Amino acid sequence: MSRPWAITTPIYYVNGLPHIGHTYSTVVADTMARYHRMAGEDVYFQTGMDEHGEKAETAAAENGETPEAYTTRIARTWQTTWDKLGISYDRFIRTTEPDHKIAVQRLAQAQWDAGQIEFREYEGLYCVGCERFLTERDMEDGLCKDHETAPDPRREANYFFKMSEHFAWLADLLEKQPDFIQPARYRNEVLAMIREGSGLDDLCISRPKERLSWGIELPFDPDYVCYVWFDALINYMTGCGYPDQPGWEERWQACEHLIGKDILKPHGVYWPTILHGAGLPLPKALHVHGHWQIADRKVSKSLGNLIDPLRIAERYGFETFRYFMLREMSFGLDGSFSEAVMVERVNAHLSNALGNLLSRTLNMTERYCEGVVPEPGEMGEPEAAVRTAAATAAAEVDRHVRAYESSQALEALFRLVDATNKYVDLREPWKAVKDPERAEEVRTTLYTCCQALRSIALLLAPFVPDAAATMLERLGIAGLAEQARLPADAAAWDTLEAGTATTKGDALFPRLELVADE
Ligand code: ME8
Repeated sequence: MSRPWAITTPIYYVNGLPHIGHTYSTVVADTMARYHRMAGEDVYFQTGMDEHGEKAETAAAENGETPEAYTTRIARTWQTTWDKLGISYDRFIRTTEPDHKIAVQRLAQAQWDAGQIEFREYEGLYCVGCERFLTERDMEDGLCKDHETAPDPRREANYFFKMSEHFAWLADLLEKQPDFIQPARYRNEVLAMIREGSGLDDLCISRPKERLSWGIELPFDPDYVCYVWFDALINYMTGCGYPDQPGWEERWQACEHLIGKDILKPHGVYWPTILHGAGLPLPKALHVHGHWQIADRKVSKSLGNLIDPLRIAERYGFETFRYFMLREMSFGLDGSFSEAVMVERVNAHLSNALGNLLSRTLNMTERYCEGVVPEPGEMGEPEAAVRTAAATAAAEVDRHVRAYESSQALEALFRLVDATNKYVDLREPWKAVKDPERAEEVRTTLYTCCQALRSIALLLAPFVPDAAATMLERLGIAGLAEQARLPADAAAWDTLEAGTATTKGDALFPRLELVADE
């Protein structure tokens, strides 16, 4: 049996539509999932919808629909979007599904049985945007920092998970297992959140049905539903098969969560303590990315500055957008989105550097070698250098992808593209071909280029799968990405068979033009 590996995106709220932020998380997870599959691991990739809570109930009412009809309609739109964009998820989970209800009730019961839950009066400031009570630190000038709206003062009797009892345990865990939250800056933020005096306390995990009926009923009190975050976080375990699927723990403990920094507190504090309180094992790690901004403001529903992935895909092609997001955002830090910068980067990297290498290699193979991979002669030092560059790229891409550093992984990959372009410039096969005595050198050069392009295409496959598949097809090795093992197969050399037919084809990445907004 191959090693289990699982990745989850946040489950997105049903009261909005996918924008660049959601698309980024989903694309990073998709890239990771594709890479780990190509590395021969037993991958499970989950995304989905967070469908309960006040936000969903209000949005349904505003649309004149029942919550069931509304959430089903919106969930379908999201799933269709991911399908159109070729996201390779294994499960699109909805928190209204029956197996999730079982998981939530079982976990809540486990906490109740362990004496972790208490009934109390509570008064606080609630942000419906965040679906949680805010602390001083979450606010600025009386407004929620994330949503820039005033929270509601609320007072009601509710069930509380004695979360604060677990802070010392969590601090200790983060000392012993510093990689549990990555990058390190977010681990440090979580440590600051649970420090004494930081204002974080026990967690309210219920809502009275008289105020909110759209949720999962608490198993120990039918007058209450689960608080939406408590319900939502458990989706990750539902997907891994908790509580009844045999062997769920194995997948669960290999599970990595990918989130944006806006939901660090629920994932970094609530979630591990909830699990600990219920006596359940923890997932493997939490990976936290920064936010996309436009003109220095976070892209978000409440601020209204969204980028629709389908519209961008229509204008520029999805793989170029995908490439840009993965390359431009340094994982963990914020990134700035602009169509103009995207067009510039895509033209420089994909159309010029990579597109050019592919088209001149295949053009010359057609013209000088009858359109087949030529039989190479003796390899010299320049050829050996390209081979070494491929092995280095394969090792570096592997290291960076496993650390979620897609930007550095792509940089490493493009060092191989650049090295190969330099190699062609050095060998100048267009000149060598004029001298019959250099015929073998021409064949060796083009063989080396085809071989390097094979490595490049395999390493690119998790990032831009369609373009990589086209590259392999043109090299006469269609479908290789489905059989190859990364990183070893991308470093392997002398694997192309002389005589294999290649195809020139059109420009793989036609130059993009900036489209003006109407
Ligand atoms: O918070 N830049 O759902 P949500 C990058 N349902 N990523 C962004 C982003 C931006 N500007 N804006 C959003 C929820 N995201 C809960 C999650 S999980 C158990 C429950 C991405 O629809 C990022 O992944 O508000 C962020 O964490 C997520 O969308 C929030 O999506």
